[in-house]
Amino acid sequence: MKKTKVAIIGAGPAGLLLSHILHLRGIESVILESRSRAYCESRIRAGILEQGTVDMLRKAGVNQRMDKEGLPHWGVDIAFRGALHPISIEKYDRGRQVMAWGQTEIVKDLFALHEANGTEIITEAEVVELQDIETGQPAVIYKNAGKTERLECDFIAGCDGFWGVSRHAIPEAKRQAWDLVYPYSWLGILADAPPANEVVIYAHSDEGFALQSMRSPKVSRLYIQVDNDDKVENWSDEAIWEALDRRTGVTMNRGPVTDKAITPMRSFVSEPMQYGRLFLAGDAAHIVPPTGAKGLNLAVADVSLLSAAFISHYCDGDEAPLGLYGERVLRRIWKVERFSWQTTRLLHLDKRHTDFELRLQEADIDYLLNSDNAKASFAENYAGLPIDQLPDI
Ligand code: RFL
Ligand code: PHB
Repeated sequence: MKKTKVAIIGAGPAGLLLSHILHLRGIESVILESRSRAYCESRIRAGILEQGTVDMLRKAGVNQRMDKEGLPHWGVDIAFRGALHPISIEKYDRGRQVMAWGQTEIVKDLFALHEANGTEIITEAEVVELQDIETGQPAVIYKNAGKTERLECDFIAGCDGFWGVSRHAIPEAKRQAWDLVYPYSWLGILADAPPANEVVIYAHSDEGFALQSMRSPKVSRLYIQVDNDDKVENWSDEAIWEALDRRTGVTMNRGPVTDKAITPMRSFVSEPMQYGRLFLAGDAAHIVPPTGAKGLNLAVADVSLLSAAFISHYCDGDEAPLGLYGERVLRRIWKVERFSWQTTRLLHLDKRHTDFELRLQEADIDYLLNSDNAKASFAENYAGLPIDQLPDI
C-alpha cells in the first residue's frame, strides 16, 4: 500500500500545476491519471491565458517556452455589422495583456518538469473510489495494470475534470449544483494556416457566432456556432472556411485542417468545493462556456489558492487558509461564471429569441463597442479578475 501527503486525481492543468507547486515547497504528492501521458499531451483545448495565469506560470517556472513562443495580445476585435471593432485591454485595463499559448503546451511542459524533478505521476490509473474523506486518514482506490490499489494520504485534491469521480464523493445531501446547457455548440478546427488577424476575433452575425484564434504564427484555431444536433460530417473544410469569412467579414488564410470537433456549451457550478479532507479544483467543480476563454484560467486561479493553503498548513502550521478555501475561491468563480454567460449570450445567435430580444442584443453589442465604461469592464474581466492569494514559492 502506498502513502503520500496529497493525493491528486487528474493530470490536467489543475492537477499537474498543483503537484509542481507543492514540490517547490517540498510537499510530497502523487498524481493518479486515468489516461496515458501521450493522450493528456495531445488534447486540444484552451488557448488564451489571462495576465494572472501568465504571472502564475512565471512564478512556478513553467514559462521558458511560453515567454519565447507565446503571443502577447493587446486586446481583441469584435466583428459586428461587417466591421472589426477593437477593444484594447492594454488601454482599458492598466497596460495588462492576455497571451495566446496552448493548454497542450503547458501540459507538455508540466509533464517534462515532473519527469525532471522525479515527482510521481501514475498514468493509466483510474480512480474508482474515495474513502474516509471525513476522517484524518483518507484513501484513494484506483485500478492500474489490472490491479486494484490503495493510496493513503493526508488530503485529496480532486482535479479530475467535469466527468471525474471526486465531487460525487461528497454526500448528495450536502451538495448542490447549478447547470445550464446552451442551445448551440462550437465546431472547432485547427489549421496549418497563419492567422488572418493579429488578435482574437469574436464575431456576431445573422448566421451565428464565429471566432478566430491562434496557437502560433503558423497555426490558426477557429470556431463556428452550430446547432447542438449538428455533426462534423455535415461540414466540409471549405464550408467552414466560407462560414468563417462571412461571419467575421475577414478572409481567412486557408491551410490543411488537422483537427475538427464539436463541443457543447454549458455553465455549471457544484458547491461546496471542500468536504472533510477533499478539496476540488478546476473543471471538477465548475464549467464555463468557452466564449470568455476562462476554463483553464479558472483552474489556475483555484490552484493558486489551494496550493497556498496547503503551504500554510504544511510549512507554517496555519490551518485557516485550508478552512477558507472553498468560500474564497467560489466568490471569484461566480463572477467568472457571470462574465462567461454574459459574453456567450451577447455574441451567439439564439434561434428561440424574438425579434425584440434580437434588437436588444444588438443594442448591447453596440453599447459595448461605443462606451469607454463598458469596454473597461470587458477588459478587466477578460484580462482576469484579481486572484486572492498566490502561493509563496
Ligand atoms: P481537465 O483538463 O479536464 O483534466 C482532468 C483530468 O482528470 C482525468 N480524470 C481522471 N483521472 C483518474 N481517475 C479518474 N476517475 C479520472 N477522471 C478524469 C482526466 O483524464 C483529465 O486528464 O481539467 P482541469 O485540469 O480542471 O483543466 C480545465 C481545462 O482543461 C478547461 O477548463 C479548459 O480547457 C477550458 N477551455 C478554455 N479555457 C480557457 O481558459 N481558455 C480557452 O481559450 C479555452 N478554450 C476550453 C476551450 C475547452 C474546450 N473544450 C474542448 C472543452 C476550448 C474548448 C474547445
Ligand atoms: C482558443 O484559442 O481556443 C480560444 C480563444 C478564445 C476563446 C476560446 C477559445 O474565447
